[in-house]
Amino acid sequence: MIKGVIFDLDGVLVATDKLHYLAWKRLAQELGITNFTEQDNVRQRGVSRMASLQVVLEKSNQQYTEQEKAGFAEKKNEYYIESLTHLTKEAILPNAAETVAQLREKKIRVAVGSVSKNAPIILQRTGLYPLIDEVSCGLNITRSKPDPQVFLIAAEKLALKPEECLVVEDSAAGIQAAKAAKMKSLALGPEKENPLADYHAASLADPSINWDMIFEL
Ligand code: B16
Ligand code: MG
Repeated sequence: MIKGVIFDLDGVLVATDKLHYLAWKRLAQELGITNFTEQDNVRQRGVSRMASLQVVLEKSNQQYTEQEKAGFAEKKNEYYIESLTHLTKEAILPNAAETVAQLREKKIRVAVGSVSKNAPIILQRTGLYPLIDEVSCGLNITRSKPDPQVFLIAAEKLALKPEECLVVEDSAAGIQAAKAAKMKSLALGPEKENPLADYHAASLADPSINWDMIFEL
């Protein structure tokens, strides 16, 4: 029986994916990479900052040291954090806050499971923090999705067993991570047809999501 829901952040609760894209694009241009596109950015969803940098550097024929790469990732993060200063509740995706509130009314425990180290800032700036019971994020983990660590820590914080949790995700890496954690998953957006997921919908505003059926109430 599902007693808790673990929401991915970027692309599920908030629209920060575009801000990640713009920050990576700015870095790419500085490195002389002019053909970094939104299509490339889709592959950066849900994966770590360093794995995301690799997607950018695939477009370069230059070789960089690990130290240089760490510097590039740091620079992108500065650009991203700069853009987060303008973040408000307008960035919350349609029906996301309402869904979280409704689940809590049903006594379902709610967590965020995000590999982003910026998750606390995002939750604060959008005003979502008080709606969430627990946060498991990039600051708590040593391994990124598709590793299940971020979701297992979220379950532990919620004091629930993995099989009592449902993960809501918009990335292939996140859905794989949910499976590896032995949790059920609801796939949204670009991954809405992902066959590894148990439930599928366009977004949290999709009226076809049958929460009562999911919770077997
Ligand atoms: P940061 P999620 C992920 O967030 C993003 O989807 C991914 O594009 C990003 O590389 C990753 O966070 C790390 O973020 O650089 O802010 O620590 O989808 O797991 O909420
Ligand atoms: Mg995501």
